Amino acid sequence: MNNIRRSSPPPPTNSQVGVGVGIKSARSNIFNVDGLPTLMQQQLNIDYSSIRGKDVLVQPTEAQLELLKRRLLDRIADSCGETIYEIGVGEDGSDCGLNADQFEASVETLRQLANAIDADMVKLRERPSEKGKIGQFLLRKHIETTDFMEIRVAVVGNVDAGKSTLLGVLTHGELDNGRGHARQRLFRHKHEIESGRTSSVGNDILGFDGIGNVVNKPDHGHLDWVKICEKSSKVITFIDLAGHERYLKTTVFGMTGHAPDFGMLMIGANAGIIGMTKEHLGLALALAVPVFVVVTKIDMCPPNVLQDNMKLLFKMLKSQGCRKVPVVVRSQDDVVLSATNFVSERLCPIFQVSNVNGDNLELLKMFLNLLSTRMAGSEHLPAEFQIDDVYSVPGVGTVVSGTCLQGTIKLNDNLMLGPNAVGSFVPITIKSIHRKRMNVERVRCGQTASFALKKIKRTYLRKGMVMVSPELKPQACWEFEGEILVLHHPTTISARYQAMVHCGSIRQTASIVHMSRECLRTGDKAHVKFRFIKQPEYIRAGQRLVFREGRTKAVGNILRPMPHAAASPYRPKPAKMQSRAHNGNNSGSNSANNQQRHNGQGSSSAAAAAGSGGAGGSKEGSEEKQQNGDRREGTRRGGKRKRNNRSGATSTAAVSSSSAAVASINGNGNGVSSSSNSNPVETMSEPIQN
Ligand SMILES: Nc1nc2c(ncn2[C@@H]2O[C@H](COP(=O)(O)OP(=O)(O)OP(=O)(O)O)[C@@H](O)[C@H]2O)c(=O)[nH]1
Ligand SMILES: [Mg+2]
Repeated sequence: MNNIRRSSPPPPTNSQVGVGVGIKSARSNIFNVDGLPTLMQQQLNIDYSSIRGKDVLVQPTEAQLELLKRRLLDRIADSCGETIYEIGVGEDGSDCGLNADQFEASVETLRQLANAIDADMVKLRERPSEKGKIGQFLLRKHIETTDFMEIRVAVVGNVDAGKSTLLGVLTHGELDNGRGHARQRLFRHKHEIESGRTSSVGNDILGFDGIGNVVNKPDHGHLDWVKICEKSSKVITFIDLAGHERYLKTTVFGMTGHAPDFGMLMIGANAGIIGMTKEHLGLALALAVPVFVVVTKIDMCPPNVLQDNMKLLFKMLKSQGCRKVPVVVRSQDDVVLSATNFVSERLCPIFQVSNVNGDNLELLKMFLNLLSTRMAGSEHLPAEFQIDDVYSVPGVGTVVSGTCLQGTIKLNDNLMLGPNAVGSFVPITIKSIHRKRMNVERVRCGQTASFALKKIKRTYLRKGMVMVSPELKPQACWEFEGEILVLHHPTTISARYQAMVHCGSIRQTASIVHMSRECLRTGDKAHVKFRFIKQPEYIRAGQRLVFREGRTKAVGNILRPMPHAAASPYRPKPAKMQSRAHNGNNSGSNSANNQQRHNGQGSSSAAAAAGSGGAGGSKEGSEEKQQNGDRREGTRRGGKRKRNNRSGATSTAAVSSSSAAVASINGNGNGVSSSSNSNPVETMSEPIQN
């Protein structure tokens, strides 16, 4: 029996059998297959050698059928509900192919097995080999109508690349007119409809049934999410992000706070790699989100321009900073190959589509149908839910939405919500749960959901808060230690430097309290102690973080949350940007001048590898002004209100990342555990208002 689901794992030995294959053995706990944990325990001692031959399905014995069934269930659990089975290939990979009769008999056996384990089966591809035929089949387990597999895809790319349009076309099944018709349904705000420009984090869903058919059926242009979810075995949630540089902060939030499984980088065929394309790719690399590329507008692009832009795209993806293996997907075979190898993170499938005439959209849909969640975690751990949005719904009250990062949350569960401005958590009870607007009774790790909260004012809540199991004894931190790699900085970073920390759905300015080096330049790596400037946050060791001001600056990991740091706000005078010849004398005008002189001259190979692009980040500054009224905590001097948390000018050079360097940070981030759970939970002194 050969199962090729996700990546190309070596044939399992007896001792490996049942532990799971590919990169996500941890997934085995995520999908709820009845009796599976016991089954997996048993499998550790099971001898699978009798079902390894390529012809095992031709005429299996009862005992072999039983083993095959167990093995399939294991693989399905490992991939959270589905697996791809390859007929005609033995587990040692040699001597492939079956004659026509054997192949037919094997398909029939597999069909019986699928029925026995209550799964749908669909052929993905069939191909000839030296000794006959080989076929790949998708087996997807039936689940209750209120349940579905969930994959989140963040859609990034430069402004006007066609992101919202593609999502409109995919989810509403109607082609675009080339003048913005299809994107209208994706917009959340009036100004977006008027300008055609996405400025917020949009959401839309695409449902697939057990055999991979799209279930979206718009009714007069309106999609009923509940119906889609009821009919779907797998739901792709698209996170539509803004391409304009002005909204970069929101786009970074979409990438960090909405926990995407994959990134879809959109590029206009005629425009090529311009504007924020590299910035967004660098962000996905920094956050270790696997990326596939969709080149749009091939209907209106002359072939020579397309060819030139594809060359540049290949060059960028293969560069030192990315180290991807680009593959243009032109056929169903390519789709199956790239989808099954995609989680390796090295592979970067590229689709060339038109939203106007529909070219290659079927291939893209087939690929989306074969994606599987990357979210590791366990539904048996204490629950942890990160809040990425807060609403007030008339007649319902305050509603929070977000992602369940671990554990399971059920109706009537008691959780701790916080931290509030003083770092406290308050007990709350879950009264109702919605997944994609559908009423459900529980939500598991890796899934997004919304909760209606009773007796809590909307003003008490904010993005970045969490709801966690009381078992975790949550504590908020003013300070934490992290390891960062500076992807780009025009001059140097030193202690007291302030910038925005993005970590999960947390978005707050933090100040560097201490660094393992005196100053940091582009490409440098250091241990850094940070302190949030406004309020304490709930963070965990191992979380990825982006530390940025203007364009992306530094990425890293949280090594050690420090819940016992003093609660009194530490408000250091922020450091100005240092000149490259750092002499400790930070005269404001000098440093500004120096900074201008040094703009864009980063010398590190890490930054150089990733290239450059685009204009300066001054608009970003204005966006932060708009979005961070809460940061205005300057003192009045001479009658003027002066902001004290800006750290200098914004960068002008492009940022991108060295995945090798990012990977090395990843490696070092492990093993430092948080000591944050020793103290009892503080509860809020004031009662919550109605
Ligand atoms: N001819 C043609 N036009 C397209 C195609 N895809 C998108 N467009 C047009 O390109 C324009 C921009 O599309 P959008 O979907 O708004 O681009 P976007 O990437 O969402 O832009 P932002 O939200 O501002 O970042 C619209 O007028 C679309 O009609 C395509 O495949 N072919
Ligand atoms: Mg858009």
